[in-house]
Amino acid sequence: MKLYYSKGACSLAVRIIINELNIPCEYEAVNLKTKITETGADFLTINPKGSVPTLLLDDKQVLTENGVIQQYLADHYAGEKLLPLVPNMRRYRVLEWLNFVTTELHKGCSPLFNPEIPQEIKDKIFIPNLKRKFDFVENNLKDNTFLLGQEFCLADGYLFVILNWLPSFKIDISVWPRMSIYFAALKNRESIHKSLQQEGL
Ligand SMILES: N[C@@H](CCC(=O)N[C@@H](CS)C(=O)NCC(=O)O)C(=O)O
Repeated sequence: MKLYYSKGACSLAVRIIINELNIPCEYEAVNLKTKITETGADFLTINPKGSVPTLLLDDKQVLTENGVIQQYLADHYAGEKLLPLVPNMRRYRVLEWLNFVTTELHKGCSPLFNPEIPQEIKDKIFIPNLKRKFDFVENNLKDNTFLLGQEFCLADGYLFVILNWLPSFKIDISVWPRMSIYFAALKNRESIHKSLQQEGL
C-alpha cells in the first residue's frame, strides 16, 4: 500500500489513521503545484483529480477522497474503535462528523490558501464563516475529550489537521478554550506525534 501525500496537507489525516491502525505503508510525496511526485512520476496519471490523499492499494487499485480512504482503512484493518461496524449508530455519528470536517471545515479553509483572493475578502467573508463552524465544534466539545465523547474516532485525526493550519491563516485558536485543550492533547497522541515527525512538522 502506498499513500501519495503532501507535507502538512489533508493527507496527514490518512497518515494519522494508518499510524493508529499500525498498517504497513509506503509514502510518496507529491508536489501539488507541478503534479510531479518525489520519484518523478506524473501524478495526474495516478490520480487525474491531482489531489492528495491518494491511496494505491496492494492490488494496484487507486482509491481517492479523504473520508472514503479513512473508512476503507478502518473497515479493512480492524478499526472498529475508530469507526464502529454497521448497524451501530455511532458509526453514523462518526461519518456525520467526518463529512462535516471535509465539507464545512476543510473546504471552508480552501479559499484561505488561495493567494488570488484578497485578504480583505478573506477577513470579511471566509474567516467569519469558518469561525462560526468552529464555534459549533467548541460547543460540542463541552465535557468531551474527543468529538464523540471519550474515544478518539476517524474525524478527530482529520480535525487535528485542520486546526494545525489555523496559524497560517492567523486565526488564534485560544479564542476557543475547549478546542485549544483538545488540539494540545491530540498533538501528544502517539499516532499524531509520529505522523508529524514523519512529515517533518
Ligand atoms: N475531495 C478531495 C479533496 C482533497 C484536497 O483538497 N486536497 C488538497 C490538499 S489538502 C489538494 O490536493 N489540493 C491540490 C489540488 O486539488 O490540486 C478529498 O476529500 O480528498
